[in-house]
Amino acid sequence: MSYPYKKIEAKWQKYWSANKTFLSNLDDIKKPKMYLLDMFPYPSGNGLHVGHPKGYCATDIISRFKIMQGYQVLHPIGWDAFGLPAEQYALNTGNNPETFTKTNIDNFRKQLQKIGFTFDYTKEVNTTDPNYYRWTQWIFIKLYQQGLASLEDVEVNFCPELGTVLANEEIINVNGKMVSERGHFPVIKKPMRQWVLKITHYAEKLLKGLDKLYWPNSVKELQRNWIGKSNGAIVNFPVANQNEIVQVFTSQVDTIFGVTFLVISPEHPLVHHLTTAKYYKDVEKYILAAKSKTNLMRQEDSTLKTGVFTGSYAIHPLTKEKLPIWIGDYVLNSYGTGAIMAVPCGDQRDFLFAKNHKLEIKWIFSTNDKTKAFTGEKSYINSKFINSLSEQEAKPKMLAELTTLKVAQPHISYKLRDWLFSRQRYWGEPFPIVYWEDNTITTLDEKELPLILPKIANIKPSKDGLAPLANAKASWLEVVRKDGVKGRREVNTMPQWAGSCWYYLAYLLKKDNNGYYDFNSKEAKKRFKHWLPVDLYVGGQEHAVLHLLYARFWHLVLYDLKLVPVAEPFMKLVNQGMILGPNNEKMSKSRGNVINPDDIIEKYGADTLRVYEMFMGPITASLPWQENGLVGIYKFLTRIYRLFTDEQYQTKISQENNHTLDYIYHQTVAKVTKDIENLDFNTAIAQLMIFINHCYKSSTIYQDYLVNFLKLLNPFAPHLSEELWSLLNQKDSISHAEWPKYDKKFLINEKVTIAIQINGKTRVTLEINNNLSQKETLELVEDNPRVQEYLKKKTIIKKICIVNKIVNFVVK
Ligand code: ANZ
Repeated sequence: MSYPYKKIEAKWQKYWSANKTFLSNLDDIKKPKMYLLDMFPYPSGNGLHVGHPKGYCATDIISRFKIMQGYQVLHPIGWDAFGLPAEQYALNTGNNPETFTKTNIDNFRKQLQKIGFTFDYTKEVNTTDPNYYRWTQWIFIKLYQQGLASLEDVEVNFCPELGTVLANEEIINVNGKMVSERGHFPVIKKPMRQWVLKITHYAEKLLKGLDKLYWPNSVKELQRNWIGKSNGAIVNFPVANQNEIVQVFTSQVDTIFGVTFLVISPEHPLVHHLTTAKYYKDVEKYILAAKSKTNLMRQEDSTLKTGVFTGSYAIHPLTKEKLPIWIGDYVLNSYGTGAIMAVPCGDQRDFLFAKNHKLEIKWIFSTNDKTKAFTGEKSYINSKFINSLSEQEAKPKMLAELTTLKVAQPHISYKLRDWLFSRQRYWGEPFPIVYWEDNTITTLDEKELPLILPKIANIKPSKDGLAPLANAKASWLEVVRKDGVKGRREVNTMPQWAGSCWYYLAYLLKKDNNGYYDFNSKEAKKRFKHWLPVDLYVGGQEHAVLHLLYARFWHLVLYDLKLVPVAEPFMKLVNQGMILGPNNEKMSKSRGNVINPDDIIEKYGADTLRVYEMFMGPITASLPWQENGLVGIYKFLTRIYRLFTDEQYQTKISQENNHTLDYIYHQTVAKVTKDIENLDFNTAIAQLMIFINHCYKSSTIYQDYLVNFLKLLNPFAPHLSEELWSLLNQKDSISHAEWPKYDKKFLINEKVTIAIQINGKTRVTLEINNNLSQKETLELVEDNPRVQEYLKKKTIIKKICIVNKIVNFVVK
């Protein structure tokens, strides 16, 4: 069994492109709008694998469905084309990343076109296009003007051997020390002047905004945890014999009577103040060792809780006891105040630390198990005025007491950190920033944008460990102000996240001639007003936190600047599941289980690929690739093709409805419509299969039903449905045909009760199958013994049959 998919698919792809079938008119505000967004791909040198199209198929089905329902649909695609792999490839081969990024994009586009998506390629965006990143730079300037971008000394992971800063993903843990993934060279934390975006200013808005979104709960929960709001207090512990105070953040003020020591982070600003001469050497050694650990390594439950004593003591604000102050790397400098009050009986890390360093443990919870910190419902002991209280009562009571004594104040901490925005890379957006000799810093004037990334011969980090752009020619690097003051451009570049923060807005700014409308133009306002927010955003769960949080942050800032009309960019989010290799493992080059869609299209066609990926299971499930499933779909599509084209079936097709398929037809329209709306594509396809089975079994098939079946098939298998549509002499593209409607009356019940009348008088009622044809109904009725009784010795003059309702015999 086969069908000529190659010919069909090439023909219709050419047709759609020549007839601009899927061009979106962004300025049409008469039709209802539907903005369908896919997470745009990084155009890697390896091309697509079958996992990529899964999400795109989902949005494509909705796109075709909504176009047929009369919507103006925007379903765009673009390229997230800055980034590390291109830079590394360029470093290895000596090429400029721009050239092969272009080649990769062309390859990706060609691959996507072969799958027959409705992407409007005239709206393509590319983050590395200067016309695009001009606006990335412009938004950066807006952030800067709002005080949301600033230069700070930030600890970065620096690899002296490679002379470069490394991202966390480029570091691995060998024997408790950070080393570079490439080459296994030692990596240390080093403070560097970096651009930081103050996403923490938006922590509360980012948290609140989540409540309104139709996102998977798991993703919302990941974002909430990432933001990590914690209600607690800052408590002051004066240092004995010194005019210093150690401030700690605690979310458990009620445990204050259990405090037996304090721990500060190795990076805490008071470390040197507090360290006495006797302990100086130990402390220095400890601080150095902490530099080669990541925060993750420091926080691992399993690791030994290491630390050193400073030689200083703090005074307990209530009991006035002396508490030793220790340094421990399980306390992070970046959270709360970078210092804690240790309650070993209530916190397992403090418990382990106390055991390890033979420090006191004071029990303030009634428990028999003293082998670990207490967890469970708290019943206080040794806690004076809160002893008889519940935790809910104790916390506010203790906080009030400490606040009255002026030793504490309520405080909310967020786990969310400000966003480190500088990269020591070449292949990214240059910052629109100049450092002047007179020590001032300015952003470029809007008119000077875009600041184009210069072509440079050597994209390695400069000799003094600066970013590659430090190797650029003086004509790019150096600038002179009108008053003669010299300046130098920023040599760091922006991270890959920058371009992907606003690309869904860029699609809306696209002009017909490939340029972009000004972000703050009238045209932009109008389009943003009509098209935002995105109605459906489909992409991988791996972007659940960072990309979605960063994009929401930028969007909120733009919203506060009244540049966009809604606070949240993506109303509905769906994470498509992964397509695993046939061996049930994640597809990857190193595992050798990658399947290339080009091979599948060659062997079975794009429609088979599309329908198979959607039939594998629910869109959100991760499932293994199975060749036999693919063959099954190929057979199904072949069966459809034969039904429409084999001569033996043509005699079955009738212009008249004999009603045999009424029920299954209307049920199919209803189910496919509902399932597409709910993104239940696998069950929609199953229903299409049921319908085709009925057609094969039925002696006649009403042609209108077949025509409408093609419309239902079209979102899933667009090439085949176009071909069969044209074979039935239908005009225009099926893509612009109207989505079929179903009639509820055919769906009500499988059984109906009909009245049998003799000369207009009801004599018998019968329960029969719903939607039987007139012929079938009459046969059943005439066979019924009670009806036969009435008709005995009578001559039937006329039989009137109204399907599902009445049969009337006019007799003499
Ligand atoms: C006393 C205490 C007693 C604490 C107890 C916990 C349990 P959440 O709730 O997640 O916000 N902490 C504070 N700052 C820290 C830092 N920079 N690095 C590591 N740990 C830090 O966590 C807050 C709790 O984590 C705080 O409450 C503090 O320990 C610790 F039975 O204070 B707690």
